[in-house]
Amino acid sequence: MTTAVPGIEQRRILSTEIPGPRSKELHDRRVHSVSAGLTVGLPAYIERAEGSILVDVDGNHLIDLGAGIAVMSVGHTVPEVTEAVARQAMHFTHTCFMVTPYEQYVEVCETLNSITPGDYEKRSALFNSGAEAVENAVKIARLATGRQAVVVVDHAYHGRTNLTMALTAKNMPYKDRFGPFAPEVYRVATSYPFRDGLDGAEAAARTIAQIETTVGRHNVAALLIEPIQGEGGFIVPARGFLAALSAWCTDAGTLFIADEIQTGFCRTGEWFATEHEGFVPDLVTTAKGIAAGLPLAGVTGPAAIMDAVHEGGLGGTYGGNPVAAAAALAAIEVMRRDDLAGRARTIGAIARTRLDALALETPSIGEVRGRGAMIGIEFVEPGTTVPHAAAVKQVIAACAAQGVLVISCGTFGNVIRLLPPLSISEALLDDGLSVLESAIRDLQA
Ligand code: PLZ
Repeated sequence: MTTAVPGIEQRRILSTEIPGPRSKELHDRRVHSVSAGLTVGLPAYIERAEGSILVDVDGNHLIDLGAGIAVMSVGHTVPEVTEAVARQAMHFTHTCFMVTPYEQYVEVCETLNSITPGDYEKRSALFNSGAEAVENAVKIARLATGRQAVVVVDHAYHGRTNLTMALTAKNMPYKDRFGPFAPEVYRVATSYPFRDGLDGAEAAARTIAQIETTVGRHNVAALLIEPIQGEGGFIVPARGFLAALSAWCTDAGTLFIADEIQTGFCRTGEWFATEHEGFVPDLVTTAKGIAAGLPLAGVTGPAAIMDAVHEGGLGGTYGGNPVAAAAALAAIEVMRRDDLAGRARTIGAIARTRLDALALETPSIGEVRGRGAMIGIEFVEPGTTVPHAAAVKQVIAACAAQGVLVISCGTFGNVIRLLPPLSISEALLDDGLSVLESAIRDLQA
């Protein structure tokens, strides 16, 4: 079998303005056919992709520094994944695992059980999206503890379904006028060193005090938290914050759910971001990078917790679909073979060296932070900590015009996040960073 998309030159090429005429035509069709409720970052319509290059319908080659929001960690159209998907599609595409099972589902669960943190007997269950995984983790935690309250933190993002909207912090655009939201969700402070100035122990003490006084320790089924906050602004908590919360959870009989949907699968330089923090979460939710773009998500945890659920209590028509499962097995094998965790650390080192230097001479950069290939640049009004969202918009537009795709995040919309495919070549990374640097320098001009 041959590669589906052969030979895309791994180089930035500008053939037209971006978006070009063909993309503009498609955008016009979109406006008349797709709900206005979906926005688009860069309206260049993609026709093909390979590695870290997206080719649009006008023939522009864009450097992808967003990887479809941390999904394409292995790179686009990697032959091993493409072939696994094609092969599986020719064998069978669906039975529903609850009706008649298949090996690929079991093998993904075995793999998740072995690579997630924690050296004990585990079980997993598979779903379609990150939000669905989070919903199910909450269901499992409530059943296993016999408690109802779920504690989440400021700047959290966990999805767009009804329960996960309640778990997500930011109103606009995720929640506005979409309520009422699910009950028994409580929000407490997080650790955001750039803005709160607290060390890990201080931030944890504040968070724990809030939980104990406003919720009550015996009521909390789960504390749900992203080890590095994604949509909320690529916020790396102060060292010790997460471990202290985990210790509190153990003491309180509460489950610590690590939402590793954005941070997982080598993105931060380890298989999972909690591994940097010296503790083991109780439940882990995964999605995004797991299956190179096919919809798949998982919940993994100790056998005693995961098996506490009554027969038939978990499921769904498509969860763990065989094609998505085949893609996951191939993608995870590529991560292992090519040491993509190591690649993530190298990408982080290269990018941080350049961006840290740039920050020193750029008063509108408040902070550069992150781990591995999950890097955020927080913009502020020069000389203050006032969020500067306009700077982010300007830099992203300037990068797009030059064929470099970068995306933003942050409760205040003032963070640029870099999430390149972990397989990106150093030449493409350098070129992408050069374009980004000059766009940032132009802010001052
Ligand atoms: N948990 C930590 O990052 C998805 C959202 C994009 P789904 N983040 C991208 C958007 O604007 O909808 C995410 C996440 C974390 C859960 C989710 C939800 O994953 O697969 O989008 O449902």
